[in-house]
Amino acid sequence: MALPTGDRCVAALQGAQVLSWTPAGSPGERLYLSPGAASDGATAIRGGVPLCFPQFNQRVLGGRPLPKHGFARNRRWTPLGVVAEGEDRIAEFGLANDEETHALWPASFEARVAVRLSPGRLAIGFRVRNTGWACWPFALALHTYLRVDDVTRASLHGLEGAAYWDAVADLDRPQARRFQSGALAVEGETDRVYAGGARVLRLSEPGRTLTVSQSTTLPDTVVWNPGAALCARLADMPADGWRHMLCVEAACIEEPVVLGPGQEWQGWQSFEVVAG
Ligand code: TA6
Repeated sequence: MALPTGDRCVAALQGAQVLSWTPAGSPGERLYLSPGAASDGATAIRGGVPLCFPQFNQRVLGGRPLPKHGFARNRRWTPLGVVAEGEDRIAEFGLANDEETHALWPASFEARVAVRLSPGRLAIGFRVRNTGWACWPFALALHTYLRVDDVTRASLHGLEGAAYWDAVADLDRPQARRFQSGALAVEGETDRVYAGGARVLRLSEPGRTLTVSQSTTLPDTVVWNPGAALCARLADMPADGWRHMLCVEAACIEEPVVLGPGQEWQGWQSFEVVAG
């Protein structure tokens, strides 16, 4: 999808996953897509904006464990068309329960992803409706891989003072909390869940800055970088892949959402180029 201004984004039907975003007139690609990413139509694609739904990581919601990060990123979504709204373009994708999802998860649902491309801005909206007769819980993460030139020279602002769970240092202590002091800088493997409310974040690196926002319905922010050692063990990442990415994820995972029959829920994450 492209705008007359030259802004461009690309999405795959698998997972309704945005793979590339190049805003016009600013230096280069803003999303990281691993050159080793799977392209078989079913294996999770490493990069872009994978959707983790209806489970985050291996956090079981009750009932049976689902595949890691749920199944939405592995499924082919239905393209629902592209519409113009002013100078924006919006592409929509749909996914509903079927035999395959029911084999993993009993819920009846209808989900939509809307990718809105505007000059200098990209927004990804997710909405889901309970089309069945029972209540069910779900978790969601927009697991965005932002591209950076060199993550060791980048800093993420806006989480100062926030409490987080450190999934590397405190893996066996899920109740442990640390507090963010200053801007976040990546110094090795980083895997953190910041709870406590949606924030506006700023990813700065020499020569460019991006603002990252999320809806209040997504009160958690996950920040992930595998670091060199874990990256070397990821078959779908090149050895130096960790250096060129930082996942900044908008999520609701600490307190899963419970959706009653007929109820609908929505959440979004957006990215905006900071001029200058
Ligand atoms: O969001 C962070 C995380 O849950 C990490 O723990 C790490 O496993 C990452 O996601 C990637 O998961 P994946 O299944 O895509 O390799």
